[in-house]
Amino acid sequence: MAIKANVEGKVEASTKMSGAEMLLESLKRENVEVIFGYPGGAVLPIYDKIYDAGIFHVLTRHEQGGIHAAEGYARISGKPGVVIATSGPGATNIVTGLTDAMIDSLPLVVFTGQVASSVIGTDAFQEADVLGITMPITKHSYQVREVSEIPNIIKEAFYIATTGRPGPVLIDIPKDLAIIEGEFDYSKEINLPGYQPTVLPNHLQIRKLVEAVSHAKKPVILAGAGILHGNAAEELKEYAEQQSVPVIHTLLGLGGFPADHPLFLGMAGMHGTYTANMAIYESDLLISIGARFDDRVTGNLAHFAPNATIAHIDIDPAEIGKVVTTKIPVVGDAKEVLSQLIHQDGKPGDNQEWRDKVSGWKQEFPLCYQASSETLKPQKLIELVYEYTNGEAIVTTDVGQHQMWAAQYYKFKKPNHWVTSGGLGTMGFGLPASIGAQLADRSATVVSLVGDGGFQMTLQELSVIHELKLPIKVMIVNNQSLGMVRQWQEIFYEGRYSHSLIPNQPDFIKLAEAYGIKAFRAQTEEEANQVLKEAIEFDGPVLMDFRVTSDENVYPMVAPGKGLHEMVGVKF
Ligand SMILES: Cc1ncc(C[n+]2csc(CCOP(=O)(O)OP(=O)(O)O)c2C)c(N)n1
Repeated sequence: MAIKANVEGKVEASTKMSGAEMLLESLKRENVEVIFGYPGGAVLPIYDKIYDAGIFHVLTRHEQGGIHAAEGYARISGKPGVVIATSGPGATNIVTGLTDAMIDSLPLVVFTGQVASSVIGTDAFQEADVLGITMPITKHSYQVREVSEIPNIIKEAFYIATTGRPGPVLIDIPKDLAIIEGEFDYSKEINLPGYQPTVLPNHLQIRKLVEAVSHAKKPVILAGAGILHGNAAEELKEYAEQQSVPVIHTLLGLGGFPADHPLFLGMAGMHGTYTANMAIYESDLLISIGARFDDRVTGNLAHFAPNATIAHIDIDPAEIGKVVTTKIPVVGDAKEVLSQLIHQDGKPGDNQEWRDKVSGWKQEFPLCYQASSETLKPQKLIELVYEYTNGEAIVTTDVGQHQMWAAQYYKFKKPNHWVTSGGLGTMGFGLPASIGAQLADRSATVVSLVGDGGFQMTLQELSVIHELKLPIKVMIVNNQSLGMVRQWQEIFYEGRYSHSLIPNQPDFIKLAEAYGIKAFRAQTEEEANQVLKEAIEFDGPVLMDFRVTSDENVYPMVAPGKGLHEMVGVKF
């Protein structure tokens, strides 16, 4: 049966189809809008059906680009990103993206081609043990053994990827099973007795937390990406205001609470604000919501919130007690837990003195840097980007100094405007992620802030931006170095800059033009103003090479092994 007929007409509850047709029909049943993929031998039967299936497929120029684009799409749309890669090298090229999505809890459904069933295990051409390789970096994985299993496997994969703590699910399809026919049946109920995510919290734990808040003199909320995955930003605001509790974000949580809110204290951790880090250090009750106490957030654990009772709200029970001892564990969905907390009888604690204290810190110790209008300071650049985009852009980044400056100086006001690689810290993430983000929200202004190092890892995706005419504003924060490495070498390795300075660069303007993309360069504040004005107004993709000062460091900084209260570079 031709796939077109299946899609346009009514599909019978049980119909004969090839494995590849089943795959595409299942994706349609799951309302998939876009597939990010790259063809090859083992997935040729699938690509032959994609040819006229009427489903939007984006051919990224590298499988890593495809999976990061899918992550960007998932982060902004809230829907799972779908990826197809061929067997062997296609599959191994997505390993970084799977790890990234796993640690940052992004829902993906990833298909890999596999050699034919009859030669699995014989070191056949382009065979790789994809299930073995990806077992620890997927939430779940399948290898199809029977063609008729395909619909049910796909249905389960979407369910598992998006429920509980989201994550990537991989489906490995041997080539023969994409070709042979079987009965298509999408009507089976999902039945996974061993997988029952806890959404509703335990009432007793909720009461304990209500009690703790009413007695706390120095409470803080540490809000992570769970707020965004759980669509709980409104509830967080309502709860924080109701209980007058200051809010701190992790890197990945940014945007979950408005940065301009009087109760917001900034980002915590290695490059967090003085106020956020000191508030954690001095707090007597720390309520973590959808955050996992990454070491970049906690600093030296011996000094982490030493006087606080820790309450930990998380949908993943494995996170609770993993890093810090938790007195009040609450397993559940962030939105549900916060809604229940909002509706409890519990009077807010008497914490006015505490709020005055943290407000005082905010006034006294704002983020700061040494300004210089003759050059272009990277921090100033981010402030300008904020200004020219009215703080409304979706911002994607790579990893390094520019990522930290973006987190510090782009004051996210709303959820789902920040796409960054947090847990894995993947250079090369920003550019492809911006493609997925723009496809998820066609009307948004999407800014891709990338390092000159990270950009050179996935720049081939400029081709996709040009081909799809995506009006992404690519901004290279060009410090002619692997800036974050250079910073650590300056501070901890006596300035021995071993392989971190990269003045030998391509002409990024010509490079962009070779891809058919308009490009500008700026090296002073004045030039940056002109370039940003023109670029943001231009209705199409633009690449900007911002030559920022190359010896700038990200501050404040908590050195490795130090406690959050031992930040340096708080004031100049
Ligand atoms: C794939 C990958 N390789 C290496 C690193 C280690 N690393 C972290 S930050 C950094 C420097 C990044 O340089 P650049 O992209 O120019 O950004 P900058 O720090 O200068 O803003 C490196 C090499 C990494 N995070 N990811």
